[in-house]
Amino acid sequence: MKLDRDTIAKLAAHLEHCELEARDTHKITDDHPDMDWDDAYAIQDAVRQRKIARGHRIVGLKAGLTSHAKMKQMGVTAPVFGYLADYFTVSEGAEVKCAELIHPKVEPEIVFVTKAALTGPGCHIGAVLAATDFIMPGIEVIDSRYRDFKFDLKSVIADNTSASRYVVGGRIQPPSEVDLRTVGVVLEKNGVPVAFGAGAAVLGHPAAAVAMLANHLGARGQEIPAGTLILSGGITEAVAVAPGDHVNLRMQGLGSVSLRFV
Ligand code: OOG
Ligand code: MG
Repeated sequence: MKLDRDTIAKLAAHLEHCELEARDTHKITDDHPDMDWDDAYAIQDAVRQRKIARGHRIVGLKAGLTSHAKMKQMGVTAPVFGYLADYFTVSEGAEVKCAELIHPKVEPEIVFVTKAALTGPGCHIGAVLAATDFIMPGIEVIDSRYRDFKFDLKSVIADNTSASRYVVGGRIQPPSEVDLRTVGVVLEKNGVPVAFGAGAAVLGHPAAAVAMLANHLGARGQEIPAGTLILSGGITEAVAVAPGDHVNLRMQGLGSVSLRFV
């Protein structure tokens, strides 16, 4: 750790204010160029504690930057991990208020729900599939608090990996019913297909993203508990949205899920 506790608390407050007030900021590594990975996750954890202290619940976890399309779009090279708070949840077909967000984008994701705990190090795809209760389609709405969506890995980790809203829905299936590598996704905006992909875009197999998350937590003495909802990461590039847009995700054999932006 390079940052002291006061600095971590101050940066967490700053990033959370930006989130709650929908205003952007320059990236925090501009002022703290030698902060390390532990500092970045400590800031993310401090933001999480602020939410819990206000009575919010953590309702899921996420992996991000798990596909080459996303890494290329954002100019970074490694996956990152974050969490979902209760108020990020949007019901199927419901409205997302753009006024509450800075510059939202949507991305198609395969969502896992676990029925057994997953523990690292050494967690692998087989362990993830054995511990998965079901999978379903989800759309993540990301909204980096950084100006023009430009960041480096440490800044985006501190900013809870741009997490802001998500919707899950469609049809649920046990993982044995779906080939998670070849499952196809089509993301439509206002009825027009705008992004396409297959599950293998995420680290060769989306369960690998969940295994990485378990190993990441294992290195910190934590695990993925049973009953956890996990976004495994955008399969395609993220697509910008604006008020009036309708977004629909079709996932092969898993139905569809949609959102409206107002
Ligand atoms: C970081 C979050 C990426 C994903 O699924 O790749 C992410 C960002 O691109 O702002 O959630
Ligand atoms: Mg995502």
